[in-house]
Amino acid sequence: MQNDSGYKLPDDFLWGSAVAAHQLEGAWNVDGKGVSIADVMLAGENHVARQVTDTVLPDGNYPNHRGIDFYHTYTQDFDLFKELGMNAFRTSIAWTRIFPNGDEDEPNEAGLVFYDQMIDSMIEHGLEPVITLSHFEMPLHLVKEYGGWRNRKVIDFFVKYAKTVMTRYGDRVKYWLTFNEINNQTSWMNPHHLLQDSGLKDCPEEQAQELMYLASHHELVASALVTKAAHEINSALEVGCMIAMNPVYPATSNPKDIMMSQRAMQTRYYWGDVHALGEYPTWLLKYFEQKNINIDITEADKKILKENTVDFVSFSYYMSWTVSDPENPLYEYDEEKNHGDNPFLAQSDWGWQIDPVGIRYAINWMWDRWHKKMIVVENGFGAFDKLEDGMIHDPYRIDYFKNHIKSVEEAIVLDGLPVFGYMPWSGIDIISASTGEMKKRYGFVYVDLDDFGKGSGKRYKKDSFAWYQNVIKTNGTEL
Ligand code: BGP
Repeated sequence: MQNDSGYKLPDDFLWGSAVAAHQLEGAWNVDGKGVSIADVMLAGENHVARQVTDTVLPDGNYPNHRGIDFYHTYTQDFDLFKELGMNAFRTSIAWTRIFPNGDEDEPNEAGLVFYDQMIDSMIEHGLEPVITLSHFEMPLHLVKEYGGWRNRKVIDFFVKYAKTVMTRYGDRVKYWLTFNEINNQTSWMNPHHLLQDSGLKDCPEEQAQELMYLASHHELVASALVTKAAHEINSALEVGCMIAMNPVYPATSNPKDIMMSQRAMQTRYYWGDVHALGEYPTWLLKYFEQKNINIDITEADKKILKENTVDFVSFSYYMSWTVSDPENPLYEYDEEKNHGDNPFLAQSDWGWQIDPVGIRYAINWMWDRWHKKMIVVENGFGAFDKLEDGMIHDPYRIDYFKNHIKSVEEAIVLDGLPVFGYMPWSGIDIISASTGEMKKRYGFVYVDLDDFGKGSGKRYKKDSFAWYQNVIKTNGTEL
């Protein structure tokens, strides 16, 4: 067979798709839900960052308020996923449905009931739930009153929220992810990331880097405490970190570029080191000293981190990057400044470089460093799709997936590495996280809504739907 990859994957391999609550649920203020960071972000567009408002404006254009109305449509959407043949589904719990302000004593029962029903429905549809606890949306109240993750108190609020949901759903949900793309904060000059990932608002530029490391430290301690709690609640639960994986290649064979790319990888992935190895890397502790960065890593913190490493590493992969900065004697990496185009790679309409080999490279790199089993929880192609006569022809998406899945299979079969699932972003079209657009589409299912929420909301199967259906049916043998 022409499309036969020739690779045989394990029978229990998880084939799914992945989304995040704030990008599709809508229903932003119903059943007692509080306001989250995502609820105060206006739409941006390609190369125009999303603006953050302080409170909800009456007529603001907040795409996350409506999402694709998944809050009310998930049963029908799961019917489509079942037809596709998926056996797993990743979504997040909106913290603000459970603790609307983040610091209440008691959880909001209506929010808990909503996820009870959604998780039951997933299981009825044959979908193994993979749940993210925090996907870019902490309660706005915690940002305003406590300063977000820069405040150690937020650790307790998060652990309480996590324990509440893991206790409630632990009989049905085995796989838990703590913080989505925790390392996206490396772009510490990018206020969008700082706010979404760590709730750092009003962050003076000269303090941004120190606050980023401080907030990250609190998240890392919280993540370890949640891992500990999960194992105490039910020893069968497994907790993973979630890393945004972009291999950073040297632009040339100039040793200075090689050194820079190594430092870029060390900088971007130290969060993985702490999660998987239980300690900060030596170079970074030295860097803190040199830069006078004081984040108060206590002896108790060190013990918690060391004793509660993650059970697995989950990661997103969209593209690789290329770095060159031979005039930077300290090799300080700044992802906003140091990147260049890779002449060997094509780009998406949003300038994301398409590099299927990079995902195999990344899986090998992570295994060599962290020695934890892995799962791909995001990979996909954002594109303009056209609905014509009820059909969407998306050969570019099929092409992207074909090459990336093949590369994941090579990592599993040829390199022998433990990757236990593949969950492309986003199964169904949803709101883009970085731009707030609807027109940047990732799904196998098209949703008839535009950037302003206009349209029928009707779902249509794209050509990639039948293609992915066959991939799953043949367990990745036919691509
Ligand atoms: C990741 C996020 C997702 C998602 C995806 C695609 O960074 O974890 O939430 O949206 O990227 O990005 P975008 O929606 O900006 O195209």
